[in-house]
Amino acid sequence: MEQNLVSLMVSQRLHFDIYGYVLLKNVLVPDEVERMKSALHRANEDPNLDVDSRVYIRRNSDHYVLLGNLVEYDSSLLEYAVHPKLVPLVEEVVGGKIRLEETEAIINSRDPDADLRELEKHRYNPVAFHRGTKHGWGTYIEQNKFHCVFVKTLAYLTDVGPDDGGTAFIPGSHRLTWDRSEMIEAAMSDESLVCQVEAEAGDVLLFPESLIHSTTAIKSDKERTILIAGYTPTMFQPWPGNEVDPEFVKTLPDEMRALISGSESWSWQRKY
Ligand SMILES: O=C(O)CCC(=O)C(=O)O
Repeated sequence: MEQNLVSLMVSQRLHFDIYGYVLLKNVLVPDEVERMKSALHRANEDPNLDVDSRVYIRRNSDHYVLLGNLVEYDSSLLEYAVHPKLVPLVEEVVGGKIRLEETEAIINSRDPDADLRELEKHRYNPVAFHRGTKHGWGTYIEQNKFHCVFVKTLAYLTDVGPDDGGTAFIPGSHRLTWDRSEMIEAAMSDESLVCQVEAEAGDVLLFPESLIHSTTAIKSDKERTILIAGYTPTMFQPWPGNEVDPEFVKTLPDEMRALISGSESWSWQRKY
Protein backbone atom coordinates (compact mmCIF):
# COMPACT_ATOMS: atom_id res chain seq x y z
CA MET A 1 0.00 0.00 0.00
CA GLU A 2 1.32 3.50 -0.89
CA GLN A 3 1.71 5.03 2.55
CA ASN A 4 1.28 8.64 1.41
CA LEU A 5 -2.15 7.77 -0.04
CA VAL A 6 -3.40 6.84 3.43
CA SER A 7 -4.70 9.79 5.42
CA LEU A 8 -7.51 10.77 7.75
CA MET A 9 -10.68 12.01 6.08
CA VAL A 10 -11.23 15.67 6.90
CA SER A 11 -14.21 14.72 9.11
CA GLN A 12 -12.04 12.23 11.03
CA ARG A 13 -9.34 14.91 11.50
CA LEU A 14 -11.95 17.35 12.80
CA HIS A 15 -13.28 14.70 15.22
CA PHE A 16 -9.73 14.03 16.43
CA ASP A 17 -9.01 17.74 16.94
CA ILE A 18 -12.31 18.49 18.73
CA TYR A 19 -12.75 15.39 20.89
CA GLY A 20 -9.23 13.94 21.05
CA TYR A 21 -9.92 10.60 19.43
CA VAL A 22 -11.31 9.00 16.32
CA LEU A 23 -12.62 5.45 15.91
CA LEU A 24 -11.42 3.96 12.63
CA LYS A 25 -13.84 1.28 11.47
CA ASN A 26 -12.81 -2.10 10.01
CA VAL A 27 -9.08 -1.47 9.86
CA LEU A 28 -8.07 -5.06 10.62
CA VAL A 29 -9.54 -7.92 8.60
CA PRO A 30 -10.90 -11.00 10.46
CA ASP A 31 -7.76 -13.05 9.71
CA GLU A 32 -5.52 -10.35 11.26
CA VAL A 33 -7.79 -10.11 14.31
CA GLU A 34 -7.67 -13.89 14.82
CA ARG A 35 -3.89 -14.13 14.43
CA MET A 36 -3.25 -11.24 16.84
CA LYS A 37 -5.76 -12.54 19.38
CA SER A 38 -4.42 -16.08 19.31
CA ALA A 39 -0.79 -14.84 19.71
CA LEU A 40 -1.80 -12.81 22.78
CA HIS A 41 -3.70 -15.73 24.32
CA ARG A 42 -0.74 -18.01 23.65
CA ALA A 43 1.56 -15.54 25.42
CA ASN A 44 -0.86 -15.27 28.33
CA GLU A 45 -0.87 -19.06 28.77
CA ASP A 46 2.88 -19.53 28.25
CA PRO A 47 4.45 -20.57 31.61
CA ASN A 48 7.97 -19.77 30.29
CA LEU A 49 7.11 -16.38 28.82
CA ASP A 50 9.59 -14.38 30.93
CA VAL A 51 12.41 -16.89 30.32
CA ASP A 52 11.84 -17.45 26.58
CA SER A 53 10.92 -13.93 25.48
CA ARG A 54 11.28 -10.19 26.23
CA VAL A 55 7.52 -9.86 26.81
CA TYR A 56 6.52 -8.45 30.22
CA ILE A 57 3.33 -9.51 31.91
CA ARG A 58 1.35 -7.99 34.80
CA ARG A 59 -1.57 -9.85 36.26
CA ASN A 60 -4.30 -8.44 38.43
CA SER A 61 -5.84 -11.73 39.63
CA ASP A 62 -7.46 -13.86 36.92
CA HIS A 63 -9.61 -11.16 35.37
CA TYR A 64 -6.98 -8.73 34.06
CA VAL A 65 -3.66 -9.29 32.35
CA LEU A 66 -1.42 -6.71 30.69
CA LEU A 67 1.28 -7.89 28.27
CA GLY A 68 3.98 -5.62 26.86
CA ASN A 69 6.95 -5.40 24.49
CA LEU A 70 5.26 -7.69 22.01
CA VAL A 71 6.80 -7.17 18.57
CA GLU A 72 9.40 -9.93 18.88
CA TYR A 73 6.90 -12.47 20.12
CA ASP A 74 4.80 -13.11 17.00
CA SER A 75 4.79 -11.80 13.42
CA SER A 76 1.14 -10.71 13.73
CA LEU A 77 2.06 -8.39 16.62
CA LEU A 78 4.95 -6.91 14.65
CA GLU A 79 2.58 -6.45 11.68
CA TYR A 80 0.24 -4.45 13.90
CA ALA A 81 3.02 -2.11 15.01
CA VAL A 82 4.02 -1.35 11.39
CA HIS A 83 0.51 -1.51 9.91
CA PRO A 84 0.39 0.43 6.60
CA LYS A 85 -3.18 1.55 7.25
CA LEU A 86 -2.22 3.07 10.62
CA VAL A 87 1.37 4.35 10.52
CA PRO A 88 0.59 7.21 8.05
CA LEU A 89 -2.33 8.33 10.21
CA VAL A 90 -0.14 8.45 13.30
CA GLU A 91 2.51 10.38 11.33
CA GLU A 92 -0.19 12.85 10.32
CA VAL A 93 -1.12 13.68 13.93
CA VAL A 94 2.47 13.53 15.26
CA GLY A 95 3.51 15.80 12.38
CA GLY A 96 6.45 13.79 11.05
CA LYS A 97 8.23 10.45 11.01
CA ILE A 98 7.60 8.24 14.02
CA ARG A 99 9.21 5.46 16.01
CA LEU A 100 7.52 2.72 18.01
CA GLU A 101 7.49 3.63 21.71
CA GLU A 102 5.61 0.65 23.15
CA THR A 103 3.32 -2.25 22.39
CA GLU A 104 0.90 -3.51 25.01
CA ALA A 105 -2.20 -5.67 25.16
CA ILE A 106 -4.90 -6.20 27.75
CA ILE A 107 -7.05 -9.30 28.16
CA ASN A 108 -9.71 -8.62 30.76
CA SER A 109 -13.11 -9.73 31.98
CA ARG A 110 -15.47 -8.86 34.83
CA ASP A 111 -13.83 -8.67 38.25
CA PRO A 112 -15.46 -11.58 40.14
CA ASP A 113 -15.28 -9.49 43.33
CA ALA A 114 -16.98 -6.44 41.79
CA ASP A 115 -20.39 -5.48 43.16
CA LEU A 116 -22.53 -5.47 40.01
CA ARG A 117 -25.27 -3.39 41.66
CA GLU A 118 -22.67 -0.74 42.45
CA LEU A 119 -21.40 -0.79 38.83
CA GLU A 120 -24.98 -0.49 37.53
CA LYS A 121 -25.43 2.77 39.43
CA HIS A 122 -23.06 4.52 37.01
CA ARG A 123 -23.18 4.87 33.26
CA TYR A 124 -19.37 4.61 33.12
CA ASN A 125 -16.95 2.90 35.48
CA PRO A 126 -13.41 4.07 34.62
CA VAL A 127 -10.83 2.20 36.68
CA ALA A 128 -7.99 4.75 36.49
CA PHE A 129 -8.14 7.90 34.36
CA HIS A 130 -4.65 8.97 33.27
CA ARG A 131 -2.68 10.58 30.44
CA GLY A 132 0.88 10.05 29.14
CA THR A 133 1.66 13.62 28.15
CA LYS A 134 0.21 17.06 28.69
CA HIS A 135 -1.20 19.82 26.52
CA GLY A 136 1.34 22.63 26.39
CA TRP A 137 4.55 20.61 26.20
CA GLY A 138 3.41 17.27 24.68
CA THR A 139 1.26 18.89 22.02
CA TYR A 140 1.52 21.67 19.45
CA ILE A 141 -0.51 23.43 16.80
CA GLU A 142 0.88 23.48 13.26
CA GLN A 143 -1.01 24.90 10.27
CA ASN A 144 -3.99 25.31 12.62
CA LYS A 145 -4.18 21.57 13.39
CA PHE A 146 -3.63 19.84 16.72
CA HIS A 147 -0.56 17.55 16.98
CA CYS A 148 0.80 15.39 19.79
CA VAL A 149 4.25 13.85 20.36
CA PHE A 150 2.81 10.68 21.93
CA VAL A 151 0.01 8.95 20.03
CA LYS A 152 -1.62 5.55 20.39
CA THR A 153 -3.54 3.17 18.18
CA LEU A 154 -5.74 0.81 20.19
CA ALA A 155 -7.20 -2.15 18.29
CA TYR A 156 -10.29 -3.96 19.54
CA LEU A 157 -9.83 -7.69 18.90
CA THR A 158 -13.24 -8.51 20.39
CA ASP A 159 -16.59 -6.71 19.94
CA VAL A 160 -17.12 -4.21 22.73
CA GLY A 161 -20.69 -3.15 23.54
CA PRO A 162 -21.81 -0.74 26.29
CA ASP A 163 -21.20 -3.25 29.13
CA ASP A 164 -18.00 -4.78 27.73
CA GLY A 165 -15.30 -2.40 28.96
CA GLY A 166 -14.81 0.05 26.07
CA THR A 167 -12.12 2.68 26.68
CA ALA A 168 -13.43 5.81 28.46
CA PHE A 169 -12.33 9.36 27.67
CA ILE A 170 -12.86 12.90 28.81
CA PRO A 171 -13.39 14.32 25.31
CA GLY A 172 -11.57 17.61 24.70
CA SER A 173 -9.18 17.08 27.62
CA HIS A 174 -6.31 16.55 25.16
CA ARG A 175 -5.96 20.32 24.68
CA LEU A 176 -6.79 21.63 28.13
CA THR A 177 -4.22 22.99 30.57
CA TRP A 178 -6.42 22.18 33.57
CA ASP A 179 -4.95 20.23 36.43
CA ARG A 180 -5.49 16.53 35.70
CA SER A 181 -7.26 15.57 38.94
CA GLU A 182 -9.48 18.66 38.79
CA MET A 183 -10.60 17.66 35.29
CA ILE A 184 -11.28 14.05 36.33
CA GLU A 185 -13.25 15.14 39.39
CA ALA A 186 -15.33 17.57 37.32
CA ALA A 187 -16.05 14.98 34.61
CA MET A 188 -17.01 12.30 37.15
CA SER A 189 -19.52 14.70 38.75
CA ASP A 190 -21.41 14.91 35.42
CA GLU A 191 -21.18 11.75 33.32
CA SER A 192 -22.23 13.62 30.17
CA LEU A 193 -18.63 14.87 30.14
CA VAL A 194 -17.32 11.29 29.75
CA CYS A 195 -17.64 9.01 26.75
CA GLN A 196 -17.06 5.28 26.40
CA VAL A 197 -16.19 3.57 23.13
CA GLU A 198 -18.32 0.83 21.56
CA ALA A 199 -16.55 -1.00 18.77
CA GLU A 200 -16.36 -4.14 16.68
CA ALA A 201 -13.39 -6.45 16.43
CA GLY A 202 -11.04 -4.91 13.85
CA ASP A 203 -11.87 -1.27 14.71
CA VAL A 204 -8.98 0.90 15.87
CA LEU A 205 -9.02 3.94 18.10
CA LEU A 206 -6.50 6.70 17.32
CA PHE A 207 -5.80 9.11 20.19
CA PRO A 208 -3.13 11.45 21.58
CA GLU A 209 -1.79 10.57 25.03
CA SER A 210 -2.67 14.08 26.22
CA LEU A 211 -6.30 12.86 26.23
CA ILE A 212 -7.44 11.65 29.65
CA HIS A 213 -8.47 8.02 29.21
CA SER A 214 -9.10 4.83 31.16
CA THR A 215 -9.89 1.15 31.03
CA THR A 216 -13.46 0.61 32.30
CA ALA A 217 -14.90 -2.15 34.47
CA ILE A 218 -16.65 -4.90 32.50
CA LYS A 219 -20.25 -5.61 33.57
CA SER A 220 -21.05 -8.38 31.08
CA ASP A 221 -19.77 -11.98 30.85
CA LYS A 222 -17.64 -11.17 27.78
CA GLU A 223 -13.86 -11.22 27.72
CA ARG A 224 -12.18 -8.24 26.05
CA THR A 225 -8.85 -8.32 24.18
CA ILE A 226 -7.15 -5.13 22.97
CA LEU A 227 -3.78 -4.49 21.31
CA ILE A 228 -2.09 -1.11 21.64
CA ALA A 229 0.87 0.53 19.89
CA GLY A 230 2.36 3.84 21.04
CA TYR A 231 4.43 6.15 18.82
CA THR A 232 6.56 9.28 19.19
CA PRO A 233 8.86 11.37 16.98
CA THR A 234 12.06 9.47 16.15
CA MET A 235 14.31 11.05 18.82
CA PHE A 236 12.16 9.95 21.78
CA GLN A 237 12.83 6.85 23.90
CA PRO A 238 10.72 3.71 24.22
CA TRP A 239 8.63 3.30 27.36
CA PRO A 240 10.83 1.41 29.87
CA GLY A 241 10.61 -2.32 29.19
CA ASN A 242 9.78 -1.82 25.50
CA GLU A 243 13.36 -1.83 24.23
CA VAL A 244 13.58 -4.10 21.17
CA ASP A 245 16.61 -6.40 20.87
CA PRO A 246 19.11 -4.90 18.33
CA GLU A 247 19.72 -8.44 17.00
CA PHE A 248 15.99 -8.74 16.21
CA VAL A 249 16.04 -5.30 14.53
CA LYS A 250 18.84 -6.54 12.22
CA THR A 251 16.51 -9.29 10.93
CA LEU A 252 13.83 -6.79 9.85
CA PRO A 253 13.31 -5.52 6.30
CA ASP A 254 14.88 -2.05 5.73
CA GLU A 255 11.57 -0.21 5.68
CA MET A 256 10.64 -1.45 9.16
CA ARG A 257 13.96 -0.98 10.92
CA ALA A 258 13.83 2.76 11.68
CA LEU A 259 10.24 2.58 12.87
CA ILE A 260 10.96 -0.24 15.32
CA SER A 261 14.40 0.94 16.51
CA GLY A 262 14.15 4.75 16.40
CA SER A 263 17.44 4.84 14.49
CA GLU A 264 16.57 8.11 12.70
CA SER A 265 16.82 9.78 16.11
CA TRP A 266 17.48 13.57 15.80
CA SER A 267 17.29 13.45 11.97
CA TRP A 268 13.58 13.89 12.46
CA GLN A 269 11.76 14.28 9.16
CA ARG A 270 8.99 16.74 9.92
CA LYS A 271 5.93 16.99 7.74
CA TYR A 272 6.14 20.79 7.71
O1 LIG B 1 -7.97 -0.53 28.46
C1 LIG B 1 -8.23 0.45 27.75
O2 LIG B 1 -9.25 0.50 27.06
C2 LIG B 1 -7.33 1.68 27.79
C3 LIG B 1 -5.86 1.36 27.76
C4 LIG B 1 -5.01 2.49 28.31
O3 LIG B 1 -5.38 3.10 29.27
C5 LIG B 1 -3.73 2.87 27.70
O4 LIG B 1 -3.34 2.34 26.65
O5 LIG B 1 -3.03 3.76 28.25
